[in-house]
Amino acid sequence: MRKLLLNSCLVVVLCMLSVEMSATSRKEKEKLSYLQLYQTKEDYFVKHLCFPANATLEQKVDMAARLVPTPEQLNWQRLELTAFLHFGINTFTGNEWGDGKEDPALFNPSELDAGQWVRTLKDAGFKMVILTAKHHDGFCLWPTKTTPHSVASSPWKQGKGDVVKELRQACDKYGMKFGIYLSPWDRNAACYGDSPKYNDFFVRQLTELLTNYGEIHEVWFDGANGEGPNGKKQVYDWDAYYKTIRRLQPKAVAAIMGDDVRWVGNEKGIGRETEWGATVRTPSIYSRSTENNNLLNVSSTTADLGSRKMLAKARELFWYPSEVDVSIRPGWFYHKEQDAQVKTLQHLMEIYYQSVGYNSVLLLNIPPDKRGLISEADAARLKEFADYRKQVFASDKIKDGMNLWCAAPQDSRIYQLEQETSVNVIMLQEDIAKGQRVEKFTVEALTPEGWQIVGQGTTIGYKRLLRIPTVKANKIRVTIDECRLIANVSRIAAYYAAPLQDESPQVVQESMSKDAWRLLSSSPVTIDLGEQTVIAGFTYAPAGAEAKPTTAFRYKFQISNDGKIWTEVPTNGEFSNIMNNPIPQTVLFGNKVSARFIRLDAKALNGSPAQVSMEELLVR
Ligand code: FUL
Repeated sequence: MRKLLLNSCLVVVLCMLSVEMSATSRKEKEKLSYLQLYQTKEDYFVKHLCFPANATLEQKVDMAARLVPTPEQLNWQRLELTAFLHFGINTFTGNEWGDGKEDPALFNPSELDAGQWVRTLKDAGFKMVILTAKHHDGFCLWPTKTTPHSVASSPWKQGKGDVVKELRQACDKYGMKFGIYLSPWDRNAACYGDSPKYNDFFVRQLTELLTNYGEIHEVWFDGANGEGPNGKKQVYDWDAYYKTIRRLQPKAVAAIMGDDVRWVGNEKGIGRETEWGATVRTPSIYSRSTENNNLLNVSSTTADLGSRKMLAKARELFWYPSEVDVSIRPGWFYHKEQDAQVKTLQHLMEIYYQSVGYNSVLLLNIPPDKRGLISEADAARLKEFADYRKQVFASDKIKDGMNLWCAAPQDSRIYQLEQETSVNVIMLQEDIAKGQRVEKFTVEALTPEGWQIVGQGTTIGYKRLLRIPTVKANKIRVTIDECRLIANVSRIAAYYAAPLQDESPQVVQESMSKDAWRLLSSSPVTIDLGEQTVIAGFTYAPAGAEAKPTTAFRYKFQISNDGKIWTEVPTNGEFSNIMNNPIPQTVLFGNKVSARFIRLDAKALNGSPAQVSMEELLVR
């Protein structure tokens, strides 16, 4: 897609130049030659471009600088803060992934109040909420015609309830945008794995959601699928899903397995310092994605998705900006036992700087509890988060930082601070409606000792929050060291953020001492506990909180009194979502058991034997 845009920035540059051209310094001549180049290149590529086969790197860089978002992608990026609501049958079973066999009778929130969700989030500065209308367990939060596995079969409101509708109405009431998460992986649908049949079923579900619930701004297709080697193989018809969205909700962005919004690559809230909206990564829904991405050796976790080095090898480029999804708690669904593990204010701010401050949109999950309310602990933390952000970002110390600055490489601009004042966060923004261009920048402060470099960065994009050591200054100088064509810097601001203490609650790991433990076998990991022990469950904490191809996914937990005769303890046998979110996995048995020996017989996601060490296990 191509479109022509009027280059308003050009006018500003011309004005600046007519004043400045009286002096004929080398720098100004260079600036003029950039301008002439720029003047002839007023074409923009919207969302996608293909490089000509024989394009030089210089030509590719020029084209990359003129790749711009669709209006929907731009509006989405400006939301900055969006909220995820993981709510469903798992809220009532305590699981992270349901297996689809749950009885709908379990779904019975006692005080569900979507108004409380939206008010809480709106007060905390969130601009959109995304609800898990259907998670992997297949239970639908709206009375769908496609399956009886929904709220219609639950006791909640005598089967007459509709969570999607209640949330829609609350969003309308409070002026909040609305998005839906619909899991393609469905562990309940009998037709899952019969590809054409399930694709039809899924399109019907999507059609219901996109037709009956007003304006939808984001559709979130999860890529997760834990079927494993003997599981059902469903070939998703992404094209049909995508066309359904475009037809019914043209203003919605399609996320993750969609091609408008890219998953940042982890569920920890960690963005990339160098984050390009214009990326070489081909979205997975395109059939050529495997070939293209293999050629460049890129995946969702690759650090560099847009540098000149990558452009040199790429055939195409996508405007595919990053979304950072992370939960305010260890799990995505509400679990009472995690009430003391709500992320601290300091942690949330760290996430904020590494998402919104790293040219991404933050999608923070706040899971409603069994009552159907955002819990008191989460609401209180959201308020602290909002109050702190307000305190920092309400007071910009720079007077004239909103004047558009069209900067050529090496250009500097001096910004006057209101008075000599302390600052430690610099905000930089590019007008990405004209593409993302800055590759390197430097920030200096004028102190009594003269100009001092206080920080440097790479990409800016829609927003970059650069944390610098606290400095007392009355002027800030920003230099665009490297950029593609002319950078359109739309705002520079400076703030002071008061230091935060880490008030993480001491999570007491109630577990028994491992002093007497003896490893009897490493595969499967078999342990002599040293004495007959009463245990209520166990924890598997992957080393370094990192997921590896050998991380345990499906397991059997066995106990023995003599090390010869083994009994399996009933569990759900799966460390759900461990590959994306490798936090400690605690499994509590319904009843306590007594054993001298324990064994975790586990398989990795690909079905091969997992590698679990004694250090990664605890009993409870
Ligand atoms: C993952 C899912 O498996 C999790 O349960 C959660 O929904 C998260 C947002 O995406 O891939």
